Amino acid sequence: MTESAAPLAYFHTAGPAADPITRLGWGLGIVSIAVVVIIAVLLLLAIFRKRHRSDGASERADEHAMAPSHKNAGLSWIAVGTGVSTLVLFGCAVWTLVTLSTIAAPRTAPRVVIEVQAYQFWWRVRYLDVSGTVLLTTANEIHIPVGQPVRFRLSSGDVIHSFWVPALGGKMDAIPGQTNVTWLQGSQVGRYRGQCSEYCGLQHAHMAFFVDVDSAADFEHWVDTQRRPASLPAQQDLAGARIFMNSCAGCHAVQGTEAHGAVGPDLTHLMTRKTIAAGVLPNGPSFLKQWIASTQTVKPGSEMPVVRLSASELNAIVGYLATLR
Ligand code: HEC
Ligand SMILES: [Cu+2]
Repeated sequence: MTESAAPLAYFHTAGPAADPITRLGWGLGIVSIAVVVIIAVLLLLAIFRKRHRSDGASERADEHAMAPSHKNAGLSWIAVGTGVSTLVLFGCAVWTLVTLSTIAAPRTAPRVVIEVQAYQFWWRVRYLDVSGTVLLTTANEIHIPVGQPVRFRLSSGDVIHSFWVPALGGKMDAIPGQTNVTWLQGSQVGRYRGQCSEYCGLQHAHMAFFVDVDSAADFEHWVDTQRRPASLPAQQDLAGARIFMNSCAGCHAVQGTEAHGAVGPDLTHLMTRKTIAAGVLPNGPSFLKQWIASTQTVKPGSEMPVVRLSASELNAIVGYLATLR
């Protein structure tokens, strides 16, 4: 089972932007079930009572028995029923509003700011400093420090997508020409799956991403690694690097080289990612070969074309990609 096949966690949330939603979801669910059960029981009681009474009584007496009157307390049933429903519904509305305002903004201002641009069918991820300068660029796998709110600035490079990590927070649309701002926070170290949740085309279902909640030290180490340019290829990888520059660099960037393409994911530290193609395949030399040789079979409709390469060219390119750590 690849990680992308792991289920999205709806019931086990792990952060202050998600936990209140889970509690509200359970609460409203339980209230709704209670309402259905109570009404069903009352309805059954009423049916049962009517059958019982009509045994001996005349039809006319029966009609009168149905009408509410002060004498048989029918009116107070209506008053009690309406009163209780109003109170419960009012309580639910207040709880919903309180939840919305709790998750609207984090308690402390986020220090980590991440810009996510959605594309058919992957996510470009950029970390910004306070002045808005890009610190590093990656794709599909987002690292955040545990216990800290993180600001997300969402936009789209083509159609409307939606950014959703159920275990960490509610969803937010990524819309072309507009920046939507949200936040997430992870309270437990771990890997949480996200998913595009607005139908965006053929491979919409294969537009996953991951949020890795790291310890503070791991996060800092990760940021340091990602900010470094790619190391120069060794002698045996020079041929692969050259083929890459000719066939792939128009769409892919590798920092520190002449590859500056911006159509596809930045590959500078490709090998630090656990999956490729937005969670479609695990990462590793054999999967990279499979992806490059048969992109349109692995992910039909993907924006990456099949690039014609001989077997030795493919081996050389994958040899070079494997050095991008
Ligand atoms: C026309 C532009 C284009 C060309 C040319 C191209 N790619 Fe891509 N590539 C993309 C796009 C777009 C994606 C994202 C596809 C997706 O996940 O839906 C991608 C994804 C990838 C990925 C997965 C990255 C990740 O982190 O998920 C790898 C690896 C890759 N390409 C390698 C290559 C190699 C090697 C070549 C040259 C043989 C190449 N690409 C040529 C556009 C291109
Ligand atoms: Cu989508």
